[in-house]
Amino acid sequence: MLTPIVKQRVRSVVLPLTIVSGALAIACADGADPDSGATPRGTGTASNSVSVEMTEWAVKPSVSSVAAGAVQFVTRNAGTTPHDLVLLRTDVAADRLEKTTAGQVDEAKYTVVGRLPQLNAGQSQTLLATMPADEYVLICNVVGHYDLGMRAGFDVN
Ligand SMILES: [Cu+2]
Repeated sequence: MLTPIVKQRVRSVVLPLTIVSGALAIACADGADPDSGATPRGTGTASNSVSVEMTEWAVKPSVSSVAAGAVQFVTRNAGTTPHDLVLLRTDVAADRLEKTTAGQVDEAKYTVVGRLPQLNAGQSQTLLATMPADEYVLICNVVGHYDLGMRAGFDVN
C-alpha cells in the first residue's frame, strides 16, 4: 500500500527508534510505573517485535512490514497528551477509514486485531497480536486524533 518512497523513509528511522526502545527498557527497569511496558497484553510468544512511537500527531512503527505470526508492538507515548493504539485488519488505505460522527474511526466496520488502552505521556505498554498475512492499519482512536494524522499502514506477509 505504501509507495516505495515512503517505505524508504520508514526504513531510515528504524535505527533511532531501536535506540529509543533500548533506553526505554532501562527506564522501565526502574519500576517507576508497574504498568509501563513490563507485562505484554495479549497471549502467545512474539516472533517479531516492532517499536511504535506515538506523538502529536503521528503513529510511527519502526518497520512497515513483518512476517506473519505473533507480533509484539512495544508502544511508547512520546507525546504530551494521552494516546491509545488500535490495530485494524483491513485493506482500506490508512487515511480512508470510515468514521463516526464523533470524530473517531468506526471500529465496528473493521476487524480489531488488538488494542492498548490510553497511555499517558511517557508511558509504554506492549501489545501482542497474532497476525496472518494481510494489510493492517495502526491508529490512535482518541477523538480527533485520527484526523490529525495518527494512523499508519502496516503489512504482514
Ligand atoms: Cu492520539
